[in-house]
Amino acid sequence: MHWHILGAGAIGTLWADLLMQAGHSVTLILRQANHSLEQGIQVIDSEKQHRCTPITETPAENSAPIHNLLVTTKAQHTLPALEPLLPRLGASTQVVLLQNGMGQQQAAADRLPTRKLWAATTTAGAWRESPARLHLVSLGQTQIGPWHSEQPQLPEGWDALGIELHGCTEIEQVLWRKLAINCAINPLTALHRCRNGELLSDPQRLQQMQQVCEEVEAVAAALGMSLFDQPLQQQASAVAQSTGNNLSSMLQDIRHGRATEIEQITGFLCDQADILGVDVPLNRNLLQQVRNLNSAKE
Ligand code: KPL
Repeated sequence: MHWHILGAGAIGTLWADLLMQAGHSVTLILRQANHSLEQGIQVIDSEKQHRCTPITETPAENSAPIHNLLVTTKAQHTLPALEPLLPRLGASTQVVLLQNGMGQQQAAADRLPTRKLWAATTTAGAWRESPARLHLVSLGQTQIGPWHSEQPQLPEGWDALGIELHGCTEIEQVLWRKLAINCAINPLTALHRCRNGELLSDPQRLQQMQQVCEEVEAVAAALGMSLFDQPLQQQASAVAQSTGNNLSSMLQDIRHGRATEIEQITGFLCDQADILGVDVPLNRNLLQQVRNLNSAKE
């Protein structure tokens, strides 16, 4: 099968490699042609190196049909990046959204009401040394599920990807769990400029994390959703501990002067809280503080 990938960051590049290893061909959709990719992408992990050779293109100048589309852009870029591609999607095109945050899946579903759409979340970790050199940290676990219930659990061609891939019937609930963890860790690490594990070693940060978690749980409860078997604070602490040395994606965005995904993480939570009439004062405060950081960069 032929896959187009929209969003050639670390996760998009990793999936290009995974799909190619599984026998698919891949086109990375880039804003600008990048000649360094013509020789292929080098993927480096602790044991081996291998190459794959995606074809590059710029969407504006190309009208070739897209049969299978994987979207790995930053959450806030989903609709602007997808919009110019809509005329290229056919009635049977498969679309997979593999991103952080929430809100963009529903927005994409509204723009693609009759398309086969999946949402996915992953704990895979990778970083790009350059557009053509990717370092694989971990393949992690990936959960995927259909946005419309009548579709199969996995997109066609994904059963042979060499990763731990779980098909789920309740993908929205899975996305909520990831969102809850991201609400607990990302804004606090971004504002305190600390590593994930440093949230746990400081009593004031830990107390903030506790309050964020209680507010998130109140929103989930108002939705009738159970998040984890244990309190969110315990679950989020376990993630902060196991990723203790890492910089959260939000802190990395701040450090690189990029816009963060705060609107699709804490912003989404606060919107849901508004609709449900739940008080989330600390999350609202963190949302505003991270927005201020973002606008200071612009
Ligand atoms: O997903 C993450 C991120 O950095 O975006 C973790 C490491 C789980 C922190 O929320």
